[in-house]
Amino acid sequence: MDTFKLTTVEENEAATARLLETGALVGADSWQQRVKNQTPHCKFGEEGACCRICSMGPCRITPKAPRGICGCDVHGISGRNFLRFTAGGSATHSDHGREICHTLHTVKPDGDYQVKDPEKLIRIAKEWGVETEGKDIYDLAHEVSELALLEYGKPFGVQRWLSRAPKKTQEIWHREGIEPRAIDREVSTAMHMTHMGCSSLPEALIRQALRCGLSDGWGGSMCGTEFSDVMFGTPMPIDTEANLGVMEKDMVNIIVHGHDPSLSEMIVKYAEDPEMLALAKSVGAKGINIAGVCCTSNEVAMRHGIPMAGNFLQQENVVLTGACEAIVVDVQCIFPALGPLSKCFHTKFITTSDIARMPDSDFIHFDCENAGENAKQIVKTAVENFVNRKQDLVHIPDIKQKATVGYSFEAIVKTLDTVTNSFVDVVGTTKPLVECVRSGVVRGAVAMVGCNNPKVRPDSAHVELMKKLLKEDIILVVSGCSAQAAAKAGLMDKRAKDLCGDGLKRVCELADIPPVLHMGSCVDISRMMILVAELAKDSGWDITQLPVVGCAPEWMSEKAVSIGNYVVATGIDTFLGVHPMVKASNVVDGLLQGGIRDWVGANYHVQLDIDKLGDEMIEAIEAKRDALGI
Ligand code: XCC
Repeated sequence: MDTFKLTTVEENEAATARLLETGALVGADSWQQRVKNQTPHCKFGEEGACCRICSMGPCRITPKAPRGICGCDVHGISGRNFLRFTAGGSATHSDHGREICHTLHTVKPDGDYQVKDPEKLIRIAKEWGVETEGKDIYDLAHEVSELALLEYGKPFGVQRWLSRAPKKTQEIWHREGIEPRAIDREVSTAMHMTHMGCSSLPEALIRQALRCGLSDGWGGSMCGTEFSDVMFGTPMPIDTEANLGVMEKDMVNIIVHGHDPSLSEMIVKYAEDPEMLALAKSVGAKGINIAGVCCTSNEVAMRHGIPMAGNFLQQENVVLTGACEAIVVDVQCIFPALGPLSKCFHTKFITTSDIARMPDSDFIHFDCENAGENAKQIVKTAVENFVNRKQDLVHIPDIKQKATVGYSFEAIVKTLDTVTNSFVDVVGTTKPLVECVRSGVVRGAVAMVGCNNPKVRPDSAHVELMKKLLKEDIILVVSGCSAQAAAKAGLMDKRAKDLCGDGLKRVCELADIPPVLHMGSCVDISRMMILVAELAKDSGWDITQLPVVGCAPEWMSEKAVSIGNYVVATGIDTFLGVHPMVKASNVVDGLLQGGIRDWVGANYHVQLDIDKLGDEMIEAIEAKRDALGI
C-alpha cells in the first residue's frame, strides 16, 4: 500500500510556479501579475465608502465630506452596497436554480434528460401537496417544475421550501419580517430599496439582505440542488481524484468549468459516446478525459467520480499545462482572462451561455432543448483540436490525491444507518450523529465553504483550518472551492482520519468515511441547511443551539455573501477570513458582527488571522456545548 501524505500548499505553489514559466514563454498574462497591477486597492471601495448609485456622484465619504451629494451618510452607503452585493449573489444562485427547473420541464423517458431519482421527486411533490397517486413520473416532473418556476414570481405567500426548517426557525423569520416571498421579488426589492432616494437606514438594508439571502438558500439554491438530484441522481459516496495531475498526457482533455450540471452532465455523457471515442483514436489520442474546475467539478465528481482539476484560482493553470484541448464553461466564476490565455495555447475556450459571453471565446450555444446535439458538437470540437497541441509546451504537474466525495444529506443519513446499531436503534435519521455530538465523541461541526481569494494564500486557510479543527474532533462538511482545496490536499482520502482526534477518528473508522465530507457545489449549501434542520429536529435543540458554525475563510464572490446571509439568518454563526466591504461603517459592520444576533440568534465574525479564526470557531462550538450542558 502506498503511504499517505497530504499535499502541501507549498507543493501546489511549486507546481503553479513551473506552469507560470510556460506562461512566460508564450507571453501569457496571469492573475498573479494582475493582482500586483491592482495593488493597492482603492480604500473607498474596499471599505464600502464609495457610492456609485446615481450620476450626481460617485461620492466618496471622508471626515471632511461626511455625506454624499444626496445627504446619505457612510452607514447608508455601505449598507446599500452590502445589500446590492447580496442581491447579485442571490440572483445568480437562484437563476441557476431556475435553469434547472426549466431543464426539469424538458425531461422525457427517451430524452437527453430523464428522471433518475423518482423517489425524491415524489417526496417533493407530496411535500408541496401535489397528488402523486397513479401519475406518470414524467407528468409529475413537469407539474412540479412549473410549481417551482412559480416560486420565482408568485404574487402572494412565502417560499415553499421554508416549511423544511424547524418550526422555531420559521417563527423567527416570521417575527423578524424576513421570510422570503417570491425569489425574484426579494432581488427586485433589494434593487428598489437601494435606488437613489430610497432606503438609507442600515437596519432596514441589512434586514433585506438577510431576506434576500434566504430567498437564495431556502429558495433558488434549493431548487437547483433538489431538481438536479431528481434528474441526475442524488449523490452517494464515490471515489475520485483531485488536482492538476488528473489531466492525461495522451488523451484529449476537456475541462468543464462553471456551475450548471445541465451542461456538464451532457459533456460527460457524450465523452463516452463510441463515435466520439473513435474520433479521438483517429486523431491519435488514447481517449477522452473529462475533468472539472469550480462548482461544475463538484457536480460531476459527486455523481460520476469525474476528477477535479482544481478550484477557482487554479483555472488558468489547466490551460497552462498545454494539454487542455477545450475549457468548456457555462456561468459564474469564469475568468475572462481565459480568452486571451487560451490564445497563447491551442486550447479552445468554449462559452455556451447567453449569461456569460466573453471575448476571445468560441461560442457554442447550449440549451436544454437541444442538449445532446450541442454537447456532441462541443466534444467533437475539443477532440478535433487534439492535433493542434504543441508538445513542447505540455507539462502536467505530477500532483494529485485520492478523494471520496458525494455526501449528500441522503448519503449522510444512509451512512449513519450503517453505524446505527452502535448508537441508537432507529434508521433514516441524523440521531447517530446527534448522539456522537451529545457524548462529545464529536465536539461539533464546521461547514466550510466558499472561494479562493488572492487576499489569502490560495487554499492555505481552508486546509490549515480543516487540519486544526479535525484535531479537536470537529467534523467538516464542505462545498464549493473549499471542497476542492480539501480534496487536493488529501483531506478527503479516508486515510486522513489519522489527522483527527481520537473521537472523530473512531467515527470515521466505524462509518468508513473521510473526516471531511464533500456535500457538493455552492448551491448545495442548501443540503447543509437541510442537515442542520434535521439535526435540530432529531436533537430537540434549536438550530441556534447546535454546536455548528459556518466558515468562508477565502471568500470573494457576491454569491458567498448571499450564502453567508442565509446561513446566519438560519441561526448559524459564520466566520469570515476576508472582511465584507462595510468596514467604513461601524454601524453596518456592528450589525453584521453583533446586532443581527438579536434578530436571528447568530452573526458574522470577521478575523483575518487564520489561526485565530480557527480558535474562535473552536471557542464558539465549545460555548454552545456548555450552554447545552453537554
Ligand atoms: Fe465560485 Fe462555485 Fe466561490 Fe468557487 S466557491 S469561486 S463562488 S466556484 Ni462557490
